[in-house]
This record gives sequence, structure tokens and C-alpha cells, in this order.
Amino acid sequence: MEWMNKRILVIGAGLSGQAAVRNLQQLGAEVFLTDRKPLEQLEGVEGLSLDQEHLLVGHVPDYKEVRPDLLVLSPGVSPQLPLVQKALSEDVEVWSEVELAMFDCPALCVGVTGTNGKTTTTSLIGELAKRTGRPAVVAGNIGVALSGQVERMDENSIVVAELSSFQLEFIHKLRVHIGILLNLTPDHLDRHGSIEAYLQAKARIFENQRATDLAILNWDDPYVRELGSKLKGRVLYFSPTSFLTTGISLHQGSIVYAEDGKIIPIIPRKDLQLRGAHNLENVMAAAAAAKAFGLSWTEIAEGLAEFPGVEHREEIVGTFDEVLFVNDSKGTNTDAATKALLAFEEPLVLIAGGKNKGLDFHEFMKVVKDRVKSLVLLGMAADEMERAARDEGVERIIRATSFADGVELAIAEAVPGDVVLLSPACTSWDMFKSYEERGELFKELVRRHYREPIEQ
Ligand code: UMA
Repeated sequence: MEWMNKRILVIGAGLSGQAAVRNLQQLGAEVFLTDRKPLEQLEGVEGLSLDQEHLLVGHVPDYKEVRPDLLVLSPGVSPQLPLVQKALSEDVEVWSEVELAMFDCPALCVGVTGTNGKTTTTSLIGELAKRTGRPAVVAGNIGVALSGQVERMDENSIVVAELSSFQLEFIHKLRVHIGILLNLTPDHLDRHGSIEAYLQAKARIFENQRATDLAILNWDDPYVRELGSKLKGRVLYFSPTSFLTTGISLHQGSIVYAEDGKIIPIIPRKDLQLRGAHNLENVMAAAAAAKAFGLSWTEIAEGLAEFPGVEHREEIVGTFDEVLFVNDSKGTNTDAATKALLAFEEPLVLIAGGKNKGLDFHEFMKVVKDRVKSLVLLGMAADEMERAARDEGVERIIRATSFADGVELAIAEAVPGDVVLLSPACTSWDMFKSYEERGELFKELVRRHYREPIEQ
């Protein structure tokens, strides 16, 4: 690709868009940045070297005036956006920001996708990658735009990229030497329209793999398992439930690797800090990736045992008055929230709600009925969630007027031995900028409550 003087329109001025602008300017392109928000609502944009002609915020720019040679999309930008449709109709290329970042990437690239567990798996692989002694670049959907990391990507480094379905929608040549598809359950249907379209977007992670590359797939997930026969690269399956004669699975309480029936134990399950059956998927996939980039099973076992988990994902906030508080703000869909519920045996007080992503809550509420003693609901989806909860026979439902009110109500419901779990099954976007902001506030409110107890 010849970048000099190419006119490139970047859409979305968040983390991805800003990193893409810097990257493209380095390459010598003429860059335009647009965002539907006005300048005063955008953070960090003033730090970019863009004049008025090139910074087109707070309105939709006139396509003819920009005449772009290429569009670069932030992940949050829907392909249905008229600007995108216009470019496509004129045969102008549209790239996602990760395509730009990984363009010509000389590093060893590991890509992680799936509905749930991506961040845990990506972080864990990042930690394992560091054990090789090579520089590790951990970025992507995990909260660090890949385009901002390009300078750190060289022949010696290992890039571990968390890739969302949004990011994979407009890739063209992006190639991961090691690709992981963890699982697939309905998510982001408001954007993708159907589970099939969502699967197709996710499966694109393997699109440019070559015969020597590796696809790591979940045997237990029917959609994912089936993909194996269609891929160009080598395939390695993992299964947390059934023993695989070739692959990574559980055997007599340990995670093992087997090849044609020959079993190599990796680590006893009890030595892991990560809780819950779902975390086995993450651990197994990470172990497979680490083996592929050259760690020994002993080094992998050490890395797995030392990994404490990630922030906002079943994160232990602390025990106060004998009640355990858990922040799972990253549980932004029903499947993730269900997994969090199933990871605890103690009686649960659940705080849920936020903005629905087009999901139906009935199946989720069946699990809530089984596991949860009090359900505190908040946010835009609260009415819809309450209806589903009542349909499924959930008895104790409490409505909160704000997030802080929800936390106080949950604390009031809990008795010693209970777990108060924030796992919203919804995005935070009705009340917060991100799930991180929501999780931080949760932790802050809990700690503040116990530092300064509110008089009853
Ligand atoms: N915007 C427009 N027009 C649109 C849509 C958005 O102008 O039609 C503008 C918004 O006004 C905003 C900007 O685009 O100013 C935001 O862009 P963005 O939503 O793509 O957000 P970024 O800050 O670039 O963050 C993105 C990912 N966000 C989304 O996918 C929604 C981050 O994932 C990611 O960490 C970051 O790139 C770095 O790679 C977050 C996420 O919620 C964690 N991901 C979803 C998930 O995990 O479920 C997919």
C-alpha cells in the first residue's frame, strides 16, 4: 500500500480513531477524522495535529468534499452508517482499525476472539508471552488500540490481540499465526442482526491463516467445533468437559495435553487461581497458544498458576461484614453473567441491568431464579428484565433509581455468607462511558459504604 498523500477518512474519534490518525500520519497519509460528537465532548482530540479542514466533528462530513481513498472505521461504527455505505458503493476500500494496525505486522501474532473470556485469555497469553523473554504487546478490544502499538511490533515481539466481532468485520489481510475462537453465544445482535452473521464476523479471524498457522478451537461449542473442518491452518481443539485423545482437556482433575492418546499432564485444576468452569476454556486455550509460541509445559504451568485474573471480570472487591463483593462489570451479556452466577455456590445478591444489546432475558432469568436470592435491577433495561424475571418466577426483585441506589439496596439485602455480585448482563452505555467506569464506581461505592457506614 502506498500511503504518501492518500486521503484517508477515519470515523470515530475514540481510542481507535485517534491511534489510527497518528499511525496514518506517520505513514505520510493525508488524514481526516470525523466523529458525530462535537469537539467539547471528545477527549484527547486536541492533542492530534489536525487542522479545521481535517477535523470534521459534530456533523457528518460531505463525502464529496473529503473524496477519501480509504475509510478506516472505529469498531463502534456500524457498517450501515451512510458514509460507509457510500464508500462501499463507490468501491472505496473500508478497513477496520485493526486491519490498519496489523498491516505488514512483522511480529508473531496471536488473535483471541469469542463471545466471552476474550480479555481473560488475552491477558493470560500476554503474561505467558512475557515468559518467553520476547517483548509482548497486549492490545485490541482489551482497551488499548492496536494502532497505537505499531511501533512496538517487530520481528522479535509477540502481539496478543483481543479481537471483537466489530473489529473483524472489515479486515482484509489481517493474519494471526495463532488464532483462538473461545465460544459463541448470542451477543451484539443489535449490530450483526443474526447469530449467523455474528459467527461469520468472528470466524474471519482465521480467514488469512496459512497451512502452518494454528487455530485453537473449543470442542464443546457446536458452532466453533464445526469450523475446524473448514479452516486452512492446523487445528487444535480444547475441551473442558470431555477427554480428547488429541488436544487439551481435563483428565483425572488435571489439565492435560494428549496426542494420539499419549497424555502429558499440564497442571492440576486445583492449582489455578481462576474460578468457575468457564475459566477452564480460557486456561486451556492460553496453554495451547503458549505451547505454540515455544514455552515448555512446565513454564506454562507456572504461568497459569500465578495468574490472578483480570479487573472487572469476577474480580474480588473484598469481604466486608462477612459479605463477599464481586465486580463482574465486564459481564455485559446474559451468557457472561450466567457464567459469573454459576461460579459461586454462596447465596447471591445480584445487581443487573444497563443497556440491552438486543438479547432476550428469559433463559438468563431461569438461572437467576435458581441461584439468586435477591435481584436488584437498574438502568434502561430494568423493565424488560423485570418482566422476564417475573415470567420465570424470580421472587425477590428490587428496583433501583440509580447505580448508587442499587449498590446500597444490594448491601441492605446481604447477610453474612452471601455474595453481592455486580454482573449486569447489559452494557454500561446508558449510564457510563464504559464497563470499566461502572466497575470502578461499584468498587468505590462498596468501599465507601464500609468506611463510612450509612446510618439505618
Ligand atoms: N462514533 C461516531 N459514529 C458512529 C459510531 C461512533 O462518530 O456511528 C464515535 C463516537 O461518538 C465516539 C467514537 O466513535 O466518539 C468511539 O469509537 P468506538 O465506539 O469504536 O470506541 P473506541 O474508543 O475506539 O474503543 C474501541 C472499542 N469499543 C467498541 O468496540 C465499542 C473498545 O472495546 C476497545 O477497547 C478500543 O476500541 C481499543 O481497541 C470496548 C468494547 O466495549 C471495550 N467492546 C465491545 C465488547 O467488548 O463487547 C465490542
